[in-house]
Amino acid sequence: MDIPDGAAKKPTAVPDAMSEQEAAFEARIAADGRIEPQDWMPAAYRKTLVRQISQHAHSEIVGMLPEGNWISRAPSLKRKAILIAKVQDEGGHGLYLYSAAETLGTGRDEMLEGLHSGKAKYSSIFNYPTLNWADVGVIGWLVDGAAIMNQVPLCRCSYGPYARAMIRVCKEESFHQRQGYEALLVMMKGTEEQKAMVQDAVNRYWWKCLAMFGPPDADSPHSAQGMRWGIKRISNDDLRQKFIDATVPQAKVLGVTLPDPDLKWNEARGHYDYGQIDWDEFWNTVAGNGPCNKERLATRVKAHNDGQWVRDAALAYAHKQQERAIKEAA
Ligand code: BYC
Repeated sequence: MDIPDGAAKKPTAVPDAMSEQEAAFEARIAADGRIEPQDWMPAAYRKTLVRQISQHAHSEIVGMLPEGNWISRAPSLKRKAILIAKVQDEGGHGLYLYSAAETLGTGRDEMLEGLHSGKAKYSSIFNYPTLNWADVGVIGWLVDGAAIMNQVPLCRCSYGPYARAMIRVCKEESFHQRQGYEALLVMMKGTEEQKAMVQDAVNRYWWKCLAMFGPPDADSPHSAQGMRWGIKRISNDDLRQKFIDATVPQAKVLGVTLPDPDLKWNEARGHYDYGQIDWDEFWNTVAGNGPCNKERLATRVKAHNDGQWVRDAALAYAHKQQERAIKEAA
């Protein structure tokens, strides 16, 4: 059928209105402004945020498990109290992040479904076992240390609720990092056996912490767009390098050796050179084949199911309150 010239060229109202919204979005991103939940945003921007926030929230929640194992075995009341507070903080971080995802239209039930079915990702580091008490200190020093390095730039993320959640998270992670480092300092002043425990924990965690920053920039499918949208501010490799540069002097003060024979200062680059991360192991763990993947997921699903009665009771209470408020208003 022939379409008359005029009709074919006539623009429809919808694409024009959309491009205006898109232009406003792009202008705000270019001006380094914040996007808020009520603002129009491209579907791909929303999807990327939900993907990253989901990975982040689940990391906080699953990340409670390896340290949680040590609450009943902490060596003193002081260490136990610190560890309970820290693990509780991680749960809180997960909740801020689930709330940030809710502002994008993705509900908590949907996200938890993704986690419990094994579809959603979380940081590969939490699929390794915590074998001795020094592991708890090393998680604070290195795992929380890497998380801070990654999360400080996220405080400037272009999406308002994610950026604001990160401000409080970073303050709490700072305490987590210091308590871990302090616990290790104490052990390094102890017996030869205690010192060996710290070194063993550092040996097992070092490379896995470097992988927390994600794959190399060249193999990172989401980095370029994430950076263009101002979601990510510093690339995976640059953050990894910043973490290594900051950690080497801390290791010296502590008196431990970082397990990398290639780790040396490069005067020309003004950074430490470092060896090869085992990316095959990383991708294998991300795919669900780490030493603790299945155990972590099963523990997490059980904890969720065990808590069902609390959620049911809270829901019933909220309904009762609502009914009372309606009666009073009538
Ligand atoms: N582990 O293109 P890329 C904490 C995935 S918990 C597993 O670079 P992006 C704590 C990535 O998701 C807080 N998967 O992606 C808690 C993507 O998969 P999909 C930890 C990883 O998003 C308790 C694919 O690989 N911090 O502090 O641009 C106790 C390609 O990657 C990992 C966060 O979660 C990984 N390590 O950048 C103690 C930070 N890395 O979606 C401490 C928040 C990458 O294509 N997240 N993948 O299937 C981020 O900053 C970014 O998502 C990443 C990755 C830098 C991790």
